[in-house]
Amino acid sequence: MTAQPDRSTADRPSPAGPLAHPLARRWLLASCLPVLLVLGMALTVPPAPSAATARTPGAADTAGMPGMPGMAGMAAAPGDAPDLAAAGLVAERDGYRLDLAGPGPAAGRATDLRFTVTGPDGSPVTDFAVHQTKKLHFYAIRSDLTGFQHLHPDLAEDGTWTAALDALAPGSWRLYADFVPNTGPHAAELVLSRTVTVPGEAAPVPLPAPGDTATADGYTVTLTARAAAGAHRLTAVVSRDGRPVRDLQPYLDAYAHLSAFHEGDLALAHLHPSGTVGGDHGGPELTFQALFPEPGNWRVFLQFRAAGQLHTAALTLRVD
Ligand SMILES: [Cu+2]
Repeated sequence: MTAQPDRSTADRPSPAGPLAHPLARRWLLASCLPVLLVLGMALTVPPAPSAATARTPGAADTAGMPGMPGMAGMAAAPGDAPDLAAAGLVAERDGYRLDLAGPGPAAGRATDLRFTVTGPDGSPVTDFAVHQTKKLHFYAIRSDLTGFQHLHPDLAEDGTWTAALDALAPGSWRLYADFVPNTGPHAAELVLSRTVTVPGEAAPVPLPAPGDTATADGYTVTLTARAAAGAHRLTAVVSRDGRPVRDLQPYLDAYAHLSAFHEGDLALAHLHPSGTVGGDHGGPELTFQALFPEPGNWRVFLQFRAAGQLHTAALTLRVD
């Protein structure tokens, strides 16, 4: 992985807001409430796994069919289907719905992807709570867990979001919107997602073997995790040339951002940073509250900022 222009340069690191930690608690609490499953939606973007990417088909776009209204904090046992809604694998939940508002991404060139989140009344939501300094976090991942993009789209007054996606390689991609509605029946974090197919011949990349270290731009990240599904603490240590790094800069109200995607169904894991930020002296140790909704291989992306550059380190974590 390489350094990329820091998309967050324009993002003023906000003081540690009261949302960060209560949010995680709210999310867990809300997830314990019975989940209203809304079935049978018309889909604007059908799931269309291509033969080349059939190794890792995305989960169905339909709302959480097998989702047990249960505790998201309780991970699915091996062999059980995960709660699709809790894993971010539904396009609609509690009346909120993710739709593309234009053509899907084209192959081989950057795309301004337009989409909306509509609320229970059917109209686009325009009132979002800020969490981790943003009103909406957007992810794109290909079905083989390559091509990770994490963006912060712009919201127009009419509720249309525009995400400036870099070029996507051909294949099946899952697009996720992570947000907190400011009003309505679900005032907690929601992740909705859809599958799109980028035309062209897809060449799946084998998933790298599980390991606990990743490198990016000369930095080494070592991850310590209790490799079990469910909620637990996860620690990352950042070093460079064998020495601990202590000058990480705030990024999204933390010193690192973690996101993780599950091999096969592309479930999204919720990884919330612990601690507060204060100046450009983060590291070397970073802690997160992790919730892996199911066992298996997870591709973990750790993003951190140093000397004005955003770095992304990726590794495969085996969760039993
Ligand atoms: Cu984000």
